[in-house]
Amino acid sequence: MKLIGSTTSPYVRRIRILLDEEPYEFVNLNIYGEGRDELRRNNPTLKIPVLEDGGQELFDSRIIARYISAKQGRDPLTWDQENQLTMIDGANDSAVTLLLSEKSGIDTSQDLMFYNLQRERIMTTLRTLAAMVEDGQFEQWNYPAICLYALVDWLDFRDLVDFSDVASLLAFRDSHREYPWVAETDPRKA
Ligand SMILES: N[C@@H](CCC(=O)N[C@@H](CS)C(=O)NCC(=O)O)C(=O)O
Repeated sequence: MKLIGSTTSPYVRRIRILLDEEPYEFVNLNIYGEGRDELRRNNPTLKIPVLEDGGQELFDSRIIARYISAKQGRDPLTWDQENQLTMIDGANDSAVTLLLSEKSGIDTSQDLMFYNLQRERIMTTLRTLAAMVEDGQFEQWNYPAICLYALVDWLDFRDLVDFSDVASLLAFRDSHREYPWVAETDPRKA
């Protein structure tokens, strides 16, 4: 099994944590630099993660997680967990858009419709996720909890969000720092 990704991507980190003790090769690419040709050869959508296993290629963390979970004999996600993932991905995708815009020299704090929509989506999803954390809905260390951890820690690492309204998310992150593969996959170690 081969996982193509990077050490900073929150989408790759969730898969690395889910893979746990599975033996696999990790290909760490700089997808915006010298690793881009390899990315082009492996995924026409030009995104990471990509998983290869016995001739089967898989794009997108959601599909990769389904594949790994099935191999590990885990139960499929419930519809409510699927909704949690959609919220986590909604916030994560908007935050990636903000980061790439900033890297392109755009001031995303401007009062522009596109950036207002991204910031609004990030905060509405984070507020809902924070309420779910407070309600005990992320107490089990399962795939949605792993994805939430990777999102919150990455938003903090990239300094993309003011957490004062959603402090329970940082408390959730802080209480899971000792879980398996969390420290090893810290993006700050990249
Ligand atoms: N829906 C995808 C999103 C993956 C994604 O956006 N990955 C980022 C890295 S954090 C990426 O490859 N971005 C490249 C780009 O947007 O050009 C998944 O869940 O795998």
